[in-house]
Amino acid sequence: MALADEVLRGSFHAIGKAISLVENGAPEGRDLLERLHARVGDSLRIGLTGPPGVGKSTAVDEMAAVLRARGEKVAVVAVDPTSPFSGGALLGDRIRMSKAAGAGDVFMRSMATRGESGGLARATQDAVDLLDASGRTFIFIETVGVGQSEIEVSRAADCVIVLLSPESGDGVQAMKSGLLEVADIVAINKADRGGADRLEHDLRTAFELGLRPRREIPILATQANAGIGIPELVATVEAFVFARKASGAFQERRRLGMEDRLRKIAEFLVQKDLWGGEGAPERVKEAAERVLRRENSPYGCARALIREALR
Ligand SMILES: Nc1nc2c(ncn2[C@@H]2O[C@H](COP(=O)(O)OP(=O)(O)OP(=O)(O)O)[C@@H](O)[C@H]2O)c(=O)[nH]1
Ligand SMILES: [Mg+2]
Repeated sequence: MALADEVLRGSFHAIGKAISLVENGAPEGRDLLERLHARVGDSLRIGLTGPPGVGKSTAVDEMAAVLRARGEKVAVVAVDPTSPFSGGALLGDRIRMSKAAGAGDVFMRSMATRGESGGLARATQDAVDLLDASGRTFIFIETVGVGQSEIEVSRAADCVIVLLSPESGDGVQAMKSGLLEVADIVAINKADRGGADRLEHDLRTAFELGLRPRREIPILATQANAGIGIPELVATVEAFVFARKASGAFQERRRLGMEDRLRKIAEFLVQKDLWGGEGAPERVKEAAERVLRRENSPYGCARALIREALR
C-alpha cells in the first residue's frame, strides 16, 4: 500500500489521510495499522489534561518548541470529545496560536467524536500509533480534563501532565473530579495570576493525606504564554520517564494500557461481527422466535449467536 510507505517516510499529507481513515473507522485504517504495527513503539507519548482554558495548547506549543529546537520530531493530537461537530473549527483555533506549528515541522491534528462511544479513544490511540510509525519522537495528547472518557484517553500516555490554574477553584475541582489521580506531574499554569503558592500547598496537603500515597508527584509553576517554566516541565517529564524506564514501571504501564486497549478492540470487533455481519439481523430474529416458542432460553440463544458470529 502506497499510503503505508508514505506514512513511514513521514509525509504529513499521508499521515493526515491515514488518521482520517482510522477516525472514520474505515477498514483501510485497520489495514494500515496491520501493515505498520512492527514500526510502532519508539515514540514517547505525553498526555496533557486540565480544565478548559487552563493553557494546555499554549503549554504543548511551548514544549514542542523546546523539543523541536533540539531536533525532536513532535506531533500534537488534540482530542475534543465534548463537541462532535466542531472538530474543524477547533483545529483552526488550535493552529492559529501555534508557534511551533508555524515552523512547519510539528504535526498537529484535532480529533473529534464520530459515532459510537469509545470510538474516540480507540481512534486517538490508532492515530498515535500511525504518528509513532511515521517517526515522530514525541507525541502530545491534549484532552480537556472533564469526564471519564478524557481520563481514559490520558491513560494511553507514558506520562500524564495535569495543568491547573490558581484561579477558579481548579484545585478543589481537580481533587473532586479524579483528575489528580491520573497525574504523574502537576503544572500550575497562569502562575502570573497569583495564588500559585496557595494551590501548590493545597495540592501537597491533599497528596500527603493519601490522595496519591505511593508516589511523589512533582508540582511545577508555569506561565505557558511567556514560556516560563516550560523547559523545566520538559526536563521533569524526561526525568520521570528515565526513572520509570529504570524501574520497569514504564513497560509495565504500556503493557497494562495495551491489555485495556486489546479488550476494547476485541469487544468492538465482536460487536461488529455480531450485529453488523452478514445475515446478522436474520439470525437475531430467528433466535428471538426460538425463545418465544420455548425451544431455548435467552442465554442459550445469545451464546449460540456469539458462536455463529465468531465462526
Ligand atoms: N495569564 C496567562 N494566560 C495564559 C497562560 N497560559 C496560557 N494563557 C492564555 O490562556 C488562554 C487559553 O489558553 P489555551 O492554551 O488555549 O488553553 P487550553 O487549556 O488549551 O484551552 P482548551 O483547549 O479550550 O481547553 C489563552 O488566551 C492563552 O494565551 C499563562 O501562563 N498566563
Ligand atoms: Mg486547547
